[in-house]
Amino acid sequence: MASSEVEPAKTILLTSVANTIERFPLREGSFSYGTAGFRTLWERLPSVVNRMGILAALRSRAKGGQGVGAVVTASHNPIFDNGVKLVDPDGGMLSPAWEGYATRLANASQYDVLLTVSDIIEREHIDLSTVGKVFIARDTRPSGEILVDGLLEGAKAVGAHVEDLGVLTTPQLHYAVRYSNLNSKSSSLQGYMENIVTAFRKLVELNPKGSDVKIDPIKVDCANGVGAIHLKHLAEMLSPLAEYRIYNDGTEGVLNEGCGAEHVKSLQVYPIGLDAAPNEHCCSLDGDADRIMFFYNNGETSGHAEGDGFKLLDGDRMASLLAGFIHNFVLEAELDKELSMTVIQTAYANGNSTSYLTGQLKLQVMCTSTGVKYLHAKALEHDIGVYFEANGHGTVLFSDKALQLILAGVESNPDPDSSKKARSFHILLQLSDLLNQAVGDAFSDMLAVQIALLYRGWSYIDWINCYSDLPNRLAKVRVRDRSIVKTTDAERRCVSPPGLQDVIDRMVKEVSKGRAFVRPSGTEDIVRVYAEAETNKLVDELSNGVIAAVFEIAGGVDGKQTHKSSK
Ligand code: NG1
Ligand code: ZN
Repeated sequence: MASSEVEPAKTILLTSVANTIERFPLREGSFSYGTAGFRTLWERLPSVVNRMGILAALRSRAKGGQGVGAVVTASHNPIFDNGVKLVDPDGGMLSPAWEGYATRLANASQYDVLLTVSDIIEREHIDLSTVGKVFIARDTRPSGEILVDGLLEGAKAVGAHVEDLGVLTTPQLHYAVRYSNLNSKSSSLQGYMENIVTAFRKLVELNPKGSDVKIDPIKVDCANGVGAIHLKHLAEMLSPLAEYRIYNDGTEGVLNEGCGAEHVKSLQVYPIGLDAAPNEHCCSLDGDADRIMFFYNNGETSGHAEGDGFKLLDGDRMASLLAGFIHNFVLEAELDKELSMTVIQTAYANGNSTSYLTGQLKLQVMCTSTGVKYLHAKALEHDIGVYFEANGHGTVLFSDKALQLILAGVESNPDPDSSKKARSFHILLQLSDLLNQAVGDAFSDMLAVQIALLYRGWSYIDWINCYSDLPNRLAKVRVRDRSIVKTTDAERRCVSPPGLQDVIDRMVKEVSKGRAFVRPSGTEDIVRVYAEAETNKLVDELSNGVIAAVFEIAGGVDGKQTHKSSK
């Protein structure tokens, strides 16, 4: 665009921005774009969501008009919360540099919005002759529809072409954005469904035991969320090969109330309405279906009625199952010398899962800060990056180099039955299709786990027997100012307030298999305290000791345990 045309174009754009933000006035500030975007009571959000529409369109124009996503969801939060998160053109989380713009825009006065938009255009050298493209989706929250209106208006005000994809799971939106820019797969919802269904079917056919196999039916708690809508469709497509019995489908219960992945993980109890007979395979999705937890009833009574016999298989278990499973085919395809494979965890990964991955499976393990964006970024540095948070977010990424080698292997060995090596190439190719390459996805993770168990001939009991979790405790402590708590070494060590880490070190040293750390939450105004140790008694002592130290040294106001997992 000629420079003389730039100013009029910018003036038109700023006028259009001024008009839209006037319709969605900022009532109060103090928003921060965290690991989950913005998330709070929905009534606080209309101005924020409208401004995120503006930012999404700017991001798209800054990326030469590539598609960008915006999803309205508050995941596992209560029904009256909502949130908004932007998706970059590769289908991943918004680039950290732009998170700063998001926070600035969300808190800006009407006038400062115009200054900020103008500043973004300058700094990011946005060519105002490009046309932006924004994909929008939302979960099932009643407030979603109202909020999407503001999002849509904001994006249109900045000249973006907007495609409202309606009610989708968060991973479906990430997928749509990624493949709208890659053109290698159909980015439509139908394309997403057909992709995973085809990969799952082919993986069943490639199963060395033959395709005439029985896949264990699975009971799926959908948290009364968006997962139910799309799982019904997926289940129809996969019937009668696999059977999904859907619970908490939203027709009666309330979103995330007494159900969902967060509920079963933190309370270690069954979701409401799902009756798990001994050893039946069950799982729980969260409200936007980007997380999954597996569980079963081992038939034992514990005296704790709600959680009698309850056994949880969390993100650490998925990491160990899928990493071991995939690594086996990497070895059989003789790709281990050429491809780097790494498992990425956070400090919340149970110590025994890490020992199992490194000791038994001989895999490289790395630790990053909490939050999917950090794990995803680290996974991208490797040819095969297996990443999972203990709470069930995660997937397996395959680099371009890995995909090229796998494809070349398939092309030179078109018959999977010709050798074990040939079959491995075919299996790896299908796994790379099944596992969502944009973001962790409850559906593709569920299907991948089913495939891994099928190939191994394992039940959940065999899976859980790989290792036993160290007893652990997770607590939250509200402090006067959580910004004083600063960490290093992937959040495993505390560098501020002074003296806190020394006290933690002294306590940890006293305890067999002890480990503890303290970090400020990125999503709540609290500090989280994690502890694990060899026995329940030791972990209680350690956890209580560290909580007391946080109260004393970091100015604790109140605290409570949020998660307890005992032997
Ligand atoms: P914070 O609040 O920063 O601990 C929580 C989860 C993360 C992740 C984000 C949402 C724990 C201990 N933390 O983060 O794993 O799910 O929410 O992106 O579960
Ligand atoms: Zn979620």
